[in-house]
Amino acid sequence: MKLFVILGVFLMAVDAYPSDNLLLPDPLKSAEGMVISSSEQWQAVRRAEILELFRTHVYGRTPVGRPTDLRFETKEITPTALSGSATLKLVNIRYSGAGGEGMIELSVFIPNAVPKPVPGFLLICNRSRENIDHTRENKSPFWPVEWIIERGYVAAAFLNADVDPDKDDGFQDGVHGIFDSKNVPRSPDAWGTIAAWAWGASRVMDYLETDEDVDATRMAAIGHSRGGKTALWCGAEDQRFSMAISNNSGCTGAAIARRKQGESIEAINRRFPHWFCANYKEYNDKEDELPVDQHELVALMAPRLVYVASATEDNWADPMGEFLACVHATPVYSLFGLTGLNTDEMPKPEHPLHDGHIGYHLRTGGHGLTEYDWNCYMDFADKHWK
Ligand code: GTR
Repeated sequence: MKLFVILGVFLMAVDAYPSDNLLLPDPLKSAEGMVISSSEQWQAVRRAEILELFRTHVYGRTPVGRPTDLRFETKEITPTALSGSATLKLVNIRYSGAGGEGMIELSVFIPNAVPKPVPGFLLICNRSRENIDHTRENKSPFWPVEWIIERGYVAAAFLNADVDPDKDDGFQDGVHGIFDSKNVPRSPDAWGTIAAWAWGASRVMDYLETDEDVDATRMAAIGHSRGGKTALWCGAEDQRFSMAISNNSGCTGAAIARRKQGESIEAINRRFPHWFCANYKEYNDKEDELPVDQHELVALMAPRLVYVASATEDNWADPMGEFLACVHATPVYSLFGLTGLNTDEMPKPEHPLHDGHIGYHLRTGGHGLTEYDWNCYMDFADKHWK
């Protein structure tokens, strides 16, 4: 909501949020001060600048793309999974580097009753393996496969720990151990664990592009919390994903850092020193000095689809900060002639915003990925993909 305030002879538009009197980095002004006024300028100049800033100061630089020996081993195909409604494919994605070998175990359910290729959702699972149980003995709302299949979408998932275990071990294990050079000191912009997980999602995309049952041009990367931070960074780095979904991603996910609400940069770096690059620690308690803020991460998805979801009791993730990132990413969508968010008023709980290319909802309850959230994501996909 804009309030118009008459100040002397000036008419000023002031954002009427209690704590949105923030000076945010302007996504539409280049490093050299050029005003970005077209989608061409955004794509040619500004997008790359912002991406580089996030690499240098926040998530770190990923030293390797698709490994030359990347290979996909289909372990199992079950054409009659879920009582015949889906085909299940279990694929081992293998790669190696100077420091050894790695493998991602991917599960992909494809609905049988839907014309191929089928769009869908790749869950970056940051919880235990039971949450993405392909035998379906354990059924978790974290990955409601039956429901996703019923709604006609691909349900794919992998475990983040396959790519890099979530621990502060000096970057010895996982893909850091495989690909980082042992002979030179680690640089302050070397990739952290969130970037490693995002890299893993891109290797899954490498596979999905080869699967003729899957529409790889309409795949969403989805994650919860640290997985949501990963989904957004993955969508920024890998433009093959046509949607990124951030569920309760909070600090260094969708939430604006400069609001200093909920988890701070200092708190996240202290508790999870391995998630981001070493440079990010320079911004502990210095949010205002960061050359980017998280609305620009959301904006890196433009003109593709992006969805941010918050929960009313999840103050640690700063729901208002997550919403405002969408509001402040919207001008970048406008460059493409698209609506980002179609309002700048925080919606009430259970009143999702699905009309624009940026989706948002606020769910009643705490930190978590629930069936309500999934339903919203599929409603949004129905609206924009079908
Ligand atoms: C919390 C962390 C958050 C969020 C969350 C999660 O402890 O402070 O940034 O990532 O973990 O991933 O569940």
